Amino acid sequence: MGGAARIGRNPPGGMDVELGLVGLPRSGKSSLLALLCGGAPSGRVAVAHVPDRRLDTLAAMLHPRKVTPAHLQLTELAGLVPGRLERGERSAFFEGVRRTDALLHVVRAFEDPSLAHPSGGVDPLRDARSIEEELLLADLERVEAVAERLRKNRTRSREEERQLEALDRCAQALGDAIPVRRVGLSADEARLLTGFGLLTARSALMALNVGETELRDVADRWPELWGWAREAGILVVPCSARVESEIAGLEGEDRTAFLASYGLSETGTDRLARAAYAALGLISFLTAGEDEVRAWPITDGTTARRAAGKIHSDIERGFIRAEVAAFTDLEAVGSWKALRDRGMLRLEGKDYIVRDGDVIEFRFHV
Ligand SMILES: Nc1nc2c(ncn2[C@@H]2O[C@H](COP(=O)(O)OP(=O)(O)O)[C@@H](O)[C@H]2O)c(=O)[nH]1
Ligand SMILES: [Mg+2]
Repeated sequence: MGGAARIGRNPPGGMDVELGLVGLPRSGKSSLLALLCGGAPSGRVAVAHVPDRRLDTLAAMLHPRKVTPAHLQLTELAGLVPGRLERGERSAFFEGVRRTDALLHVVRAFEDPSLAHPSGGVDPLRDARSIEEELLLADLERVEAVAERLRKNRTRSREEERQLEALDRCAQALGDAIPVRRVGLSADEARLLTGFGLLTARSALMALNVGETELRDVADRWPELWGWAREAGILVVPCSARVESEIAGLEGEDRTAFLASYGLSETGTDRLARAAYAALGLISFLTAGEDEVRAWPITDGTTARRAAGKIHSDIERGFIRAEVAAFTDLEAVGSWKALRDRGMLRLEGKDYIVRDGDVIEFRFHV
């Protein structure tokens, strides 16, 4: 997705990031929501675990009472039929999108003669594009309105001057159907635009809900869709809600064998959850105690002290140092004690930038 800066809410410690499911009616949003949360969601909101093989390894090593994976909050937004929305419905829909941190486009690619498609035949590119166009249009309207207001203000501050420049760049891109996430804003420009809640600035990925028979050759089908998504900066994850619900009823070796029969090593929903986590710019550090083994979500670039605050504000406040080991080292050596004995534990200070897969024990005073 390029190295461009992302704009969005930066959740403070403890708060869950939220992924919004958007798509046409009957594209499979509710089905995927239920599958991602591993059960029946209560309404349109659910929590999905982010699968992490490293937690299983640590659990086998430590036999903790509890294993807690990272999670994402999911919200299903109302089905959108492009071009057929009343004014009030449109703004309600966009307000819903604005409350999320990233978007999961659910796009129907499965054929089912018994299930009418709201726009006629099945055409995933048309559907994906039409939803994105609604978002582009909403952003263009907003960017132009804000720029207009700033332009009228004769006593603009230096900051507002720079906001206006960034907004003009966005307006030009949006007019050419380029989403803000592809404008290549600097981190500073992104910061200046944070408050405007631009929809196409959010990270986006697509769950391409394919039919059972298409899961095998999904890479060769819909080449235009893949090309379009790449241009738009949208990662495509093929996933069959039908097949996933069959998998959900299986366990252990049955599940592995079933997946293998489709040429897969993991479920589509597992891949989706991990892709969404990455798209949100999240990484995990791990804690490994006798009591609990846990993955903690942080944004890439978080310092050791801020990371400590994820666990408890007391640990952040009383931070002394972090004892850190890479998960791979811990796995290789077999125990924390062995790491210590071999001098493989690193002592890091408050400004250390935590990496994905760091196993950390914080030292702090209260
Ligand atoms: N054949 C088939 N039907 C599906 C698939 N995914 C969802 N459906 C059906 O499509 C209908 C609408 O699905 P739903 O998840 O409620 O869509 P939503 O309106 O986007 O929330 C339901 O009857 C689902 O059983 C699929 O992969 N294959
Ligand atoms: Mg639904």
